[in-house]
Amino acid sequence: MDLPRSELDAVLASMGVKDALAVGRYGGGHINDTFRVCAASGAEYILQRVNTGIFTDVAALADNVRTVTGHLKAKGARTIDVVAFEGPWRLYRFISGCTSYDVVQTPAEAFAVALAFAKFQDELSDLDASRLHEILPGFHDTALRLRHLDEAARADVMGRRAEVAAELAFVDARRGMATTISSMTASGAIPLRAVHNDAKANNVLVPKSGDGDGVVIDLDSTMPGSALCDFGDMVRSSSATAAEDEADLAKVGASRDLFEALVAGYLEGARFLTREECALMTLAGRISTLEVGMRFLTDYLAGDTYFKTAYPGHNLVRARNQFRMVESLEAQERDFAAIAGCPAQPVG
Ligand code: ADP
Ligand code: GN1
Ligand code: MG
Repeated sequence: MDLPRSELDAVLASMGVKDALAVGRYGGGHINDTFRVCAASGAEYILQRVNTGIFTDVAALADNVRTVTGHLKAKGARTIDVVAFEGPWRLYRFISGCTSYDVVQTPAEAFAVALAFAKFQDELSDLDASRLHEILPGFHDTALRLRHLDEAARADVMGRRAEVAAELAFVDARRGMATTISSMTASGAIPLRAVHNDAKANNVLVPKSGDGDGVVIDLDSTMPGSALCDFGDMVRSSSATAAEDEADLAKVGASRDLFEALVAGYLEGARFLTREECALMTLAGRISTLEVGMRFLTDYLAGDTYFKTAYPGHNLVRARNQFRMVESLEAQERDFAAIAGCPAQPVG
């Protein structure tokens, strides 16, 4: 249901914007309600209502965003400009002259996305990660994600379990590999860093002029985690030949050219990576893609309560799409490992 303009105007006025001309829904995020605001003064803003069902502690969330943007600004990096936080609402200055990709089309675009996230991680590498609240506990804990899927399948509140038997079997066959990176992060074998945790292509605003780096946005899940979860999500979102909700699975897969450009862009900026991290780059892509597929499947089983959906069955389409993408990454494991300069990881 859409919010009445009067409510949006009242929120804007309380944040100091009393001359809003146009306020319209904006962007393709799955979580928050986002509006673009054009004011009579010529100023433009992004107004967002945070999804408090997911982000239950909005004060801690605002604190994290301020810590991250403050750190980036102090280093001269371009980032979100916060105007105000007020309960679940927040106002950012609109970052203009940029574009973002729901589907990355060219290697140059993939390179730009990966370089932006790598530089973001690099700029944050001297931020004490413990200053950030763990805003979404267990966000990339794949064992926990598997448990959530199992619980949703067991409860089967929508009576959809039989319909997704093949998808559940797909996940079952990959349980071993799924938890590798999260358990290595928990044991300290892979370093905990301040990372983005939602490194999908459309969370980077790339200057249309081609000058300067992409600006990383959507800082809501920036918190301690593994750099590999970010790289994995880049592979998931930015090497894909189709949107994550493309229903025609014949169109879905990982592109070798896009993957190659992603690796080049990421390694150009992420010079801090350890040898152990580099060795797991291909596995990270498969795990992140499986994890998001599992989350879509869990949400489908649980009645579509987490991700915004546009039609019945949307989450199932997304899950099947992500699992097709996992198969494509598995089929190209040896080739992609050679590109990334890491050992090929066992498939299955
Ligand atoms: P969600 O968590 O729902 O994905 P985002 O923070 O990613 O929310 O915002 C949704 C979309 O709004 C983004 O994909 C982007 O297109 C746009 N957006 C967000 N912040 C800004 C900004 N400061 N300037 C310009 N566009 C923005
Ligand atoms: C959500 O917020 P958005 O649309 O950028 C989700 C990510 C998923 C992604 C899948 C807080 O990202 O974890 O990978 O959808 N964000 C949250 O597209 O759950
Ligand atoms: Mg987003």
